[in-house]
Amino acid sequence: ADRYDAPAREKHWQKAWDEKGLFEAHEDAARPKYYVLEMFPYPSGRIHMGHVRNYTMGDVVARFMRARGYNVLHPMGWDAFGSRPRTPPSSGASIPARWTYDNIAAMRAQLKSMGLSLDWSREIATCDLAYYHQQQKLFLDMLAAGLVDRKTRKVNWDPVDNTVLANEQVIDGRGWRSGALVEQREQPEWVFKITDYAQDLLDALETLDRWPDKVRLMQANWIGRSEGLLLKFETAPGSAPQGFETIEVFTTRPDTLFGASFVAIAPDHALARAIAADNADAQAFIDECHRHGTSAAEIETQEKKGFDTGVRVAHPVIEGAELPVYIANFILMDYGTGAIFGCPAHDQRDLEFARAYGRPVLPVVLPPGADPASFEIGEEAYTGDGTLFNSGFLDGLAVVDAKHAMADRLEARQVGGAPQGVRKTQFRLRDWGISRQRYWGCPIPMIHCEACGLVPVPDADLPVQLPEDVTFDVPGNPLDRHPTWKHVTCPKCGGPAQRETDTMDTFVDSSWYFARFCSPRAPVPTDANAVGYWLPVDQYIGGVEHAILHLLYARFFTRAMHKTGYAALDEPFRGLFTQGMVTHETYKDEAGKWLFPEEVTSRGGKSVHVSTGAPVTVGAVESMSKSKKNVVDPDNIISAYGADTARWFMLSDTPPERDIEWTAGGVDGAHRFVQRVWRLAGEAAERGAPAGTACPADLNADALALRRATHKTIAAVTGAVERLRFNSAVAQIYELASALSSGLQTSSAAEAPDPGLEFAIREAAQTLVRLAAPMVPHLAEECWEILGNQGLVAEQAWPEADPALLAEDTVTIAVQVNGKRRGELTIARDAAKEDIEAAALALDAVARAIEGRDIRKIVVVPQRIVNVVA
Ligand code: ANZ
Ligand code: ZN
Repeated sequence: ADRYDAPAREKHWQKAWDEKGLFEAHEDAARPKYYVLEMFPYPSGRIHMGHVRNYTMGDVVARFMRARGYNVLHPMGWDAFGSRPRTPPSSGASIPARWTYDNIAAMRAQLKSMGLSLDWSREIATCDLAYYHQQQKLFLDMLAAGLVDRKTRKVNWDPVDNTVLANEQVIDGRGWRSGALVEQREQPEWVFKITDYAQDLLDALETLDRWPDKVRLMQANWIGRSEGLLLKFETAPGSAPQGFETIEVFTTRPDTLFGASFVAIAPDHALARAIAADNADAQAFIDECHRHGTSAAEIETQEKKGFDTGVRVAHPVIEGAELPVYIANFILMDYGTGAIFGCPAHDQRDLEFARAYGRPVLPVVLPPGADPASFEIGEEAYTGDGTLFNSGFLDGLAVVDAKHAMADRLEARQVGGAPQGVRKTQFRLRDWGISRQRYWGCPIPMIHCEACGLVPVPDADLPVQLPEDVTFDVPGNPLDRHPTWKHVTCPKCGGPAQRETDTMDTFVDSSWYFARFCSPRAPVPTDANAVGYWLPVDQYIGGVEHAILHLLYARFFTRAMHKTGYAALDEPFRGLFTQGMVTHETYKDEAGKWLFPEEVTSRGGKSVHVSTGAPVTVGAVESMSKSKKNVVDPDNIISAYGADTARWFMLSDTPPERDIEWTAGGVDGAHRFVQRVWRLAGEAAERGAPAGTACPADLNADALALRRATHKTIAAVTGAVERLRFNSAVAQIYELASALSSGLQTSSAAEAPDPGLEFAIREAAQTLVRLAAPMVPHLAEECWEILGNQGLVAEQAWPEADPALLAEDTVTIAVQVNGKRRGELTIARDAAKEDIEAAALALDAVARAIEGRDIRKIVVVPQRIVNVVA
């Protein structure tokens, strides 16, 4: 054959790997382990190009680490609970289960066609009874360990659909489906006490040095630690209802107290309720506030509105001054104390409010260089640093010092027998509410008994299984209206009782699956030995959209598993990589309707509709989405070109963290390379020395050059894959292919065969195949066979570069920190600046010398010296 029939041969090689069980992982204390994991998919029906990119990257790492002698765990499963199918089949028992398992079967077949080195024997779906059984066990152990709580929470209630709505489902105060006016309701729910770990989750971010900085920053912001002051304002006698002698606020800016011009409380603040009890206007204002969503984003952006309660408070440090108290729509009930003092000059929300309600705006922080006589606040509050003025005993102090001076003063003052101020660290992080009123989730194993209260389901009665005979014809929770499921006898008193009908948030399912993969069939949540051996995950790869919640919950769960004895570590993911998205051009026809890429072709340099020839408008390159139809089905690519072409494309050219644009031209290029490697292997098999031939003692310049190119490529590809620079590994492999190609030409043009060059050709071809194997594994097996080798490439060790052949191509550079020599570095002579920087920072001695300080800059004098300024 003169062409490689990839689709056909790929099946053959997949079978060969399967038959040898090569990717089944077994604990082996004698070998170093490596656990690589990609975020598991939701079984929506078909895999998309984003999956192809994500899983290809993980597979390269898995195959590379396996070749380097690690005992690799690379599992796959399904995040299978969650939203119901958009178009459910019209009838039948247990619709979601059937739909989900059908999708899993289809997607499993698709993933298998990609040739991923996965251990399928460990496959799990979170909707498997065996999985959620163990999740219920974890829940009960967490409950016993004090990590579960029951709290009431405000929810958006749709009185027509009888269901809780997420904030996004409330549009202009109405339910998105029913259009009914949404009510705010208090509803009890189960929560995990993630806030117990707020400080720890924040502190430990510093140890995650193989995580992207941006993800660590996003987590830190989400946890949101604020240092401030709890401060009590005394209400003017007779102005407030009984029991409200003080109003406590939380402030991070006690320095601005001399600029305070009002106090504001949340609509659900106890004082607001007390006032509304006999004030219809106040009640009407509170009701109006409730008609808007409860999301922080909505509260931030809506117009600032307030209701003057008539209550007055004494200014804590200005003798005789009083401030009015408003109920205001921008104060959140569940942060701080649900009350604030407003300083309009230095807070934008307060400024907007003050302008609307005619409150004074007195600046108290003077920006550096500003003139105190003329400094004024216009449309924007001044939130920067500066020196205090208009502020009595604080005048002249810098903001930081003024915060302390005011805090000290208020801590020393007494109000009703207690200090007026108390320093307080506050977190934005809330406890994790896990109750969902949905059928398709893990049942919460609790029982409500009128006599005994909340009773855990006894271990022996687990699992609490989802019933299959449920209906979805009316809104609400099918578990709740099932005729028998929730009716049980109380395990404590034997009386009639009811099951909890809430199920767990699907984020619970994905918070420990990586641990379950270590011992997927264990009759307990985790097997201590297996988890002790495999965890943490060494390299986790997935989308940045999970940078906050999923990763934070998984970090919390690992701590919870630690506390309940299921794991002996706190941080589940040592390395994290977030890959970019897959994008594609968008197309519209003359009527403005979206078109699929395969409906568009190019004729005479113009884009037209394939069948009608009508003109097509080519739109922006955007991330692939069904709604804009700019999607390419991986199946079509794999059946036309083979999986290796798709894999190679995904790794080429674009750095892995960036968005990659899928183009037909790029696919052709990738496929040409696959064919080229295959032809080169054939030629090398003919022209190269037989396998196992020793290297002749004397090599001519051509042979030596090819050998050098080979070994240089080994070093470069190894380094690139270690650092997940797949695109630079690909570029190096292209170069080696060119070097091999010219070696073959020289050889065929020579009058007499040269044993040295023949050896170099054999070596280059074998090496090319082994280096490319993690990326295009099927092609590598095919070429390995063509080259006359025994066994499979997947069983070969990773090639080692011969230092003697690298010598000329590497240089040793001194590495300094702040001008002081700390070590040296041997690196390719033509290494890129960023590679030199990365290698320098990776030196232990350098890390020690920097010791937590920020790196200000790195000066690289190529081939000579690196200086890190910290
Ligand atoms: C007075 C003040 C003056 C404030 C000033 C800021 C600037 P972070 O950093 O996010 O913790 N605040 C406190 N509780 C609130 C609530 N429940 N709803 C809305 N806002 C609330 O923010 C702390 C600041 O947010 C606090 O400091 C408080 O306003 C406001 F020039 O107090 B500040
Ligand atoms: Zn009971």
